[in-house]
Amino acid sequence: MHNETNSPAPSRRDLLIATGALALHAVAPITGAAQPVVERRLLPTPSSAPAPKSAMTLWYEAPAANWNEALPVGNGRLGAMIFGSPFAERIQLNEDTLWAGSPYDPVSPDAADALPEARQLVFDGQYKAAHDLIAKRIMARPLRQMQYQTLGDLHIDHFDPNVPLTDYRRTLDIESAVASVTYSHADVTFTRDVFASAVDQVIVVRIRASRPGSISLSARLSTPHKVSRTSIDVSDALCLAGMNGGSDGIAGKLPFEARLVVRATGGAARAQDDRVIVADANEVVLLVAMATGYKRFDDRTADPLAHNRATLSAASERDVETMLRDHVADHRRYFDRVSIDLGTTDAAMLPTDRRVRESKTLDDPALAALYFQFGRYLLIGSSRPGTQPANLQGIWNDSLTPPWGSKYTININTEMNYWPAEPTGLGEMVEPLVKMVEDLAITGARTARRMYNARGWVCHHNTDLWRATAPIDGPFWGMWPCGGAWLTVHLWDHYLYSGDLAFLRRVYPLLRGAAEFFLDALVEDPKSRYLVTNPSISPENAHPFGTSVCAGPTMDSQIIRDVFNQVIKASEMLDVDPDLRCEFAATRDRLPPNSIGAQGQLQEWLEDWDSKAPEPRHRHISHLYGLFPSNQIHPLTTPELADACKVTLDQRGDISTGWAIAWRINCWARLLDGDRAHRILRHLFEPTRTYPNLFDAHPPFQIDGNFGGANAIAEMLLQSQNGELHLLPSLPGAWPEGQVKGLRGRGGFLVDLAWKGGTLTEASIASQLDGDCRLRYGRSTMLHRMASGQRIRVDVALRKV
Ligand code: FUC
Repeated sequence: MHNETNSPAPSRRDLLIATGALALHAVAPITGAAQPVVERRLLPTPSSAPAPKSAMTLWYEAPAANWNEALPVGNGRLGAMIFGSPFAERIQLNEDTLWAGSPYDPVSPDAADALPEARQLVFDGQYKAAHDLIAKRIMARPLRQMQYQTLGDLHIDHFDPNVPLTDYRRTLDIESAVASVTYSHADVTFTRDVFASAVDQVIVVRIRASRPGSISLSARLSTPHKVSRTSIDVSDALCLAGMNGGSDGIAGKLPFEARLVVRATGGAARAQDDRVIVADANEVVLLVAMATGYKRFDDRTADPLAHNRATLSAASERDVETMLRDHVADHRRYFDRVSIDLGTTDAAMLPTDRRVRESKTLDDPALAALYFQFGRYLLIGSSRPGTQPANLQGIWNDSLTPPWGSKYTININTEMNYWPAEPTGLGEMVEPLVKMVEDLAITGARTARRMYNARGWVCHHNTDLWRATAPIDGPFWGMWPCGGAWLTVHLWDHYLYSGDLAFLRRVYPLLRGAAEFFLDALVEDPKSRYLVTNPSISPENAHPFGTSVCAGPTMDSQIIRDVFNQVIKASEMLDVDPDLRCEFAATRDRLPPNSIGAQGQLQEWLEDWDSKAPEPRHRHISHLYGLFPSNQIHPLTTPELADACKVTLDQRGDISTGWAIAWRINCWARLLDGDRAHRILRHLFEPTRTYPNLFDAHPPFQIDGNFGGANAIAEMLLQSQNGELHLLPSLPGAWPEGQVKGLRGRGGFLVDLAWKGGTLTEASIASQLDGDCRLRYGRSTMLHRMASGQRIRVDVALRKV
């Protein structure tokens, strides 16, 4: 058995504490759903216009043949997938509060009574009997949560498909967040631009033609939901109002509305029946507003019709040029914070789908840079202050019954969505997650009380729009009380990156509630005398005794240790709750330590069952939470445990689902093995794990791999978890020359790096807080005291010792 060092929980001023030798030199302060696609056969070959100039553009030579080829735009709340058909455009639409069902509380009324018996069975080694009892009496009612659902589609039909077209190109410029389709048809060049404006809260489609009077089309909205009303309002807007569906016995009671306005310049536009018809216009602008009755998890009384009316009447005051300019400026405000160059080869000239298709053999470092920035693009598009957090598909979903309900799976997936937020300069995008935790602290307090007779709050392995917190799906997957606790780690990390004390004060009750739950819910393991969770699981992995249900899996102790450590630190910073702080510390000290098993692996359970577990290559690597994203294990601080993590990673294998590959890459980056991380990163880009539109494939599409992959690239270039900024900790040989600007480190740092021949040539560090800055490059470390607003440059060639 090995005791690990508890992760340092730095305070505001001493986030970076120096202890190392000064081997770096010269610090100089300086200033400053599938559609039949008729077009394919009509496109002559080669048909497309030349490659776009910007490296930050996804581009294609043909319309999307299915949803995983369509291109996403989003403003955090509204999402659209653009297929790019010249004749029969389909733009699939989402609104982030359109989920099935209505407010509900799924806690089983039998749970509290059955809990003592379930615990005893687990401690007696009767795991299967415990599983069956939990299935019968403890699991949520209903057993499943509500699904995130599509709103429907915008259809735009034009032209005569019998006349061939040329010069087709479909693009998504992630720098400006505009998707475009261009082609020539009967000697006229058409351009269709689509964007999701956060400023104006509408999806905007702008259609232009090189010859006046050339645009004739018909536009309509459709939905798979129950439609209560299709109408045309006084301003000629097309209104589609309906009600969401029920699911698993929870009635659908959420009204929604989509509203379409079509503005034509020149020619004529008129609404007729269920569509708007435009004839011979010079330019056409379509605006789509969408809303639901959702106000909060327990309130669905908002008025979507009034919301859309107000949105469109405000937008009607604004011309499309202004809307576009404001949209691009708004997007770039976030996107431009980080730039990256990992080198480029001829592969970067190819259409994006070919780069993915041939990624196994192409030398294409620029694809990693594009993937990194695409991850940031997706976060800006699916999680903004005031919106719902990014779910399993971010915000993009064309189904009423998407895989896993496109919910919030919080035993890895939702957390992974937010991994890149802080390091890649998108800290604001964590706000929806913070809000969700605020909700869960309310619904989860009810669950803690009714299921466990415990203080604080709990959420198991999933939640949904209605913030359900009880265990779902079945004991094998759902009997896990640490999901909400894991989410709170993101709140603490937001503080570590920003040093924002007001934020810490706001979230402190959430951190405390998560910790208080475990004061009451942990029980003493009769054999070891450690305090453990029971019943629980090591997420979704079966142990050798016919189920996953167990007591005290390693991951739980690691998460709970972080939860106690962060609340202890926070209570010190805020000077509150001294007695409770002592209780937290005493309980923390009775958690089981990380252990190394007989095969030299990091042990997944309280006992060394690993070699007999039925799925040795299981996708989850839950016990490596302690290595990444946590920092309880690190090669520089706990080398034996770090070696044990390597053994586990080798046993589990490199290839898995998209998100599971992404987790492995982050782990290897933490283990300071850039080449191994890079090798696995290339698996993530293969067509089995990345769709033509660069969406991550579980398969099917699941957005966590996009975010986890983007973060892994950041982790290879900068880490900040040990009270120091570790520069190029895991730079792979495949990226010998490059630069990155704007990465963030804990302690309020902004970091720009450049390297050549695999060696760091320049580092520029800006500090947003007062305090010490400790830099590490290889084994060299250097300390510099920095004032808020100061920037330093390390400008002598640095040698890695
Ligand atoms: C977890 C994973 C699955 C999937 C689901 C949404 O349960 O084990 O692979 O990602 O979440």
